[in-house]
Amino acid sequence: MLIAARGEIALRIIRACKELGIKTVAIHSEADAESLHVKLSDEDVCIGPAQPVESYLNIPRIISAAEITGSDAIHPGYGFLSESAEFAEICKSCRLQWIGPDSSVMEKMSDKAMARSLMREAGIPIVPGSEGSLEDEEEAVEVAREIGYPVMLKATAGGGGKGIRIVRKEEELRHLFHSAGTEAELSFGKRGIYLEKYLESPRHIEVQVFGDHTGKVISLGERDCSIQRKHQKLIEESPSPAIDDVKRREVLDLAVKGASYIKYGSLGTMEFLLDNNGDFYFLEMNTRVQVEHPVTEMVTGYDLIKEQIRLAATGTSPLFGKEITTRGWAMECRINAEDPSNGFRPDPGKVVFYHPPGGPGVRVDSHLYAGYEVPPYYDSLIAKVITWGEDREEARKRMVRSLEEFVIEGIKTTIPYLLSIMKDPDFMAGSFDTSFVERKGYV
Ligand code: MV4
Repeated sequence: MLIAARGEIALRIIRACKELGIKTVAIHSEADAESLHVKLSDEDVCIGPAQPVESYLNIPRIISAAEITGSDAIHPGYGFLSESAEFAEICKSCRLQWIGPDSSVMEKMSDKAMARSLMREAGIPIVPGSEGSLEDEEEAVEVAREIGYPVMLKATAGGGGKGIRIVRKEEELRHLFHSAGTEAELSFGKRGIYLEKYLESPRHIEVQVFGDHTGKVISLGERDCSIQRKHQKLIEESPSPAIDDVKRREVLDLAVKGASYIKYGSLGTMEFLLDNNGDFYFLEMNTRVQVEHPVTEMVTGYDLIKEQIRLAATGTSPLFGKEITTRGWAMECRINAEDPSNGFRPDPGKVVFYHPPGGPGVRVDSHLYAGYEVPPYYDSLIAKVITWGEDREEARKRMVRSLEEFVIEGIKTTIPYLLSIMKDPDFMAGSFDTSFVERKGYV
């Protein structure tokens, strides 16, 4: 299996392959020659210079690496080409087993306006808004009048917060409609914009789903990802402290119903917003494994990447025959090589000393090691600490202990920042929504 990813997720996939007896091929840029995923794979191919367009985003070079190594399958991880239907289609045409959903399903769900329409057809509640993408600013004005301000403009090819604008009154709409369209054109090559009623301070709750491509879909619990900074998730946890078992059943069933309607296959995540009235609304679907998947692994006890690979190899997984139950509480902190006392500017460089935390209920997913040079070219995520406890307080206490134990010298990291959130009274009480970071000044 060729892993078309880098960093901690590439390592994660290699670990799953080793346990399945699958040989691995790592691809890397020149800047990643000393990266841990290259050291732990069975084979490795340097596919180009540091710039992603010359390496991790370069489909011909990745396919060539698969050809010369005689790879049978490709795992895209997350980021880069992991949601590229084109890449999935090319892998299929080159008889490389894609570890992920069918390209046709990826295509549909990558257009966020189409995803909304499909989920509405499936009977899943969506945020009131436009039917598909907006023709022009006049339609935007008309739809906004119907649903009332504030509204949110979103790029159909966007997702994860890119290309969105909050519009609080009609006078702003025309200008923001054009600026959002231009940003979408520049960022995604597509101007498409759709419009939704802006829900004030919702909670961001997502459901891990696993489908077998025939319409059979199971859910593996929910994750609360409301603690975000500039649309980057910082802390995720499962279960969500915001819902009880009745609401949990409701959102898990919505996710299964929606994923089943599109005959989803492989791992996927259905994102919902929970508003102040306690209503769920479908937001978007991620057709890849997510950074925060370990939170679900800790409360279910299953290795999701191994099950995803088993499904791709055999067409099924033992999970489909099981009653999925969860136990205890799990929390994840994403650690970035950024300087929180200097506007979170990236702080790449050599890791001079590295000592990860351990002990009961602690997992560290990281590609760091003493002497490793964190490159400046890629996402600043360098480690994830995931803790498990019988209840939320034990998971939180273990996270505080772990972050305090974690030693990374040579570069600045967001560990102190994450510790301050972990010790925040509202966070400790589980009472937070997506406005937490802004409202409490963790900016
Ligand atoms: C929203 C929303 C409220 N109303 N959509 C979209 C991308 C994802 N990262 C979060 N998104 C949101 N979409 C409607 N109609 C609130 C969020 C949202 C959010 C928005 C602004 C700042 C931080 C946020 C954190 C989580 C969710």
